[in-house]
Amino acid sequence: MSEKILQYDKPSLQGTLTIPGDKSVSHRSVMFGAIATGKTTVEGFLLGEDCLSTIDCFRKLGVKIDVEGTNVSIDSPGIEGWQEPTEVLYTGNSGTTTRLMLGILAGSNVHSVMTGDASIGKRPMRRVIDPLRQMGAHITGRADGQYTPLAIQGTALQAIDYHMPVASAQVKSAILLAGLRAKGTTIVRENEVSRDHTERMLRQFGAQVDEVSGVISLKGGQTLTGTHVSVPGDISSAAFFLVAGAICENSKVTLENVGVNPTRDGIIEVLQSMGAAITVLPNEDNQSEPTATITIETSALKGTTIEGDIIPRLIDEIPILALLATQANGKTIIKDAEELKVKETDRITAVVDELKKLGATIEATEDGMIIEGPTPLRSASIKTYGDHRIGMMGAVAALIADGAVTLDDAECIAVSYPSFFEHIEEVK
Ligand code: SPQ
Repeated sequence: MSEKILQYDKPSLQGTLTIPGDKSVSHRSVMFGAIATGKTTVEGFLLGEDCLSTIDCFRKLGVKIDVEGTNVSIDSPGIEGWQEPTEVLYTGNSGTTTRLMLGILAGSNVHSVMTGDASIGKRPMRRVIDPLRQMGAHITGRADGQYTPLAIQGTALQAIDYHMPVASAQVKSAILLAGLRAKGTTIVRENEVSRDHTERMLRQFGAQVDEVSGVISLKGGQTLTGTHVSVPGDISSAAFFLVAGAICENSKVTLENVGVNPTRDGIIEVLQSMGAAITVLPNEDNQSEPTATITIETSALKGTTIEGDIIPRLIDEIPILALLATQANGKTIIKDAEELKVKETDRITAVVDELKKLGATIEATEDGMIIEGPTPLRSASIKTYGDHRIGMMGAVAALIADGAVTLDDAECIAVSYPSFFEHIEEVK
C-alpha cells in the first residue's frame, strides 16, 4: 500500500489519449483462447493486475501464454487437454476472473482450488455457484460456497433454464461458459441487459449463441477454435478522463479507441443529458466490439436522475459520475444501484464518505445516492478501500480541489489502469 499526495493546482486539460484495453474483454480473450483448441492472438490486451491474474490461472492449468507488450498469444490443447493444477489458482482482486473461472472449471476434467485477495474473500459467490450447482457442478467453499477459497471438481453438467435475479454479466457468463460443456441447451433470461462481451466473443470463437428479447440460448457440446481478438479501449477507464475534461476549467480532451458497445455506453447518455459538450465519432471498424473517438470539453452541467435499465450499462462508472454530479447545478439522484454494495468494496458507502470529506453535499440511500451541486472541493485524505475506481475518483477530484488530495493507496489503480497517472501528466 503506497500513499500518494496529489497537488495539481487546478490545471486545464488538453490533449489526446489512447485508452488502454478493456478489462472485461481482455479477461475473456485469455479465457476463451484457453478453452479453444489451437492458437489465439490478442492485440491491445490490458496489462492490468486483474487480467494478469487471469493469465496466471491458465498457466497453472498448463496453457501456454506469451505476453509481448500488449500482444498476447495463447496456445492451448483445448479445455479437454488442461493439466490438473498443483497450485492454488489465485485470482487476486478480480471478481470477473473468480466468477467466470467457476463456470469454466465446473465442466472441465480437473480438480482445482481457487482463492483471491481480502476483497474477493468478501464478495458473494453463491450467485454463480447456485445456478452452477443446479447444472450438477461440484463446488465447495467457505459458508457453503458463498466465499473463497473454493474447491471445484470438474464434472459432467446438465443445461438449465435460468432466470437472472440480478443484472450481472459475471453470473450470465459463468452459466453460458458452463453451458458450453453441458448436455442440452442452456437458457439465460435477463430482465435488464448486462454487458454482452461473452456472447459476442463466443461467436468470434465459432460458437452459436442466440439472443431474442433478453433470452440467450446456447447448445451444449460446442467447441471453440482459436482466433484473433482485437481489444477495444475500456470505456470504464475513459470515464475518468471524460469527467475530468468536463469539470476542469478551459479543457478539451480527445480519447481514442474507446469501446462503445451499447451495453456499456450509459455514461455517454448521462453526460449528454447533463449538458456536457461531448462528441462521439464512431470508428469505421468491423470488429466484434465497436469503438469511437470521443472529445469532451469543459461543460456547464445540470443535475439528472440515473435509474432503471441504464444502471447495468454504467455500473462501474457510478463513483466517477457521483464526482461529476458534485459539479453540476441542482440535484442528481442515482437509484436502482444496490449492486454497488458487492463490488470491490461497498461503493455506495465509499463514494458518499469520501466525497463528503472533499466537501460534497451527498447522502447515501438504500440503492444509490443523492448529490446536490455545485460544491467546491477541498483538500482531504481519501481512503480507497483498495478499490481502483475509488482511487481514480479521488485522483480526478484532486484536479479541481483547493489544495492537496492524499490517497491512502494509489497502487490499487493498477488493477484496471496501470498508466492512469502517466495519462494525467500527459494532458495536464
Ligand atoms: O472483475 P470485478 O472485480 O468484478 O470488476 C468490476 C470493476 O469495477 O472493474 C466490478 F467491481 O467490473 C465488473 C462489472 O461490474 C466486470 C464485469 C465483467 O467483466 O463481466 C461485469 C460487472 O459485474 P457484474 O457483477 O455486473 O457482472
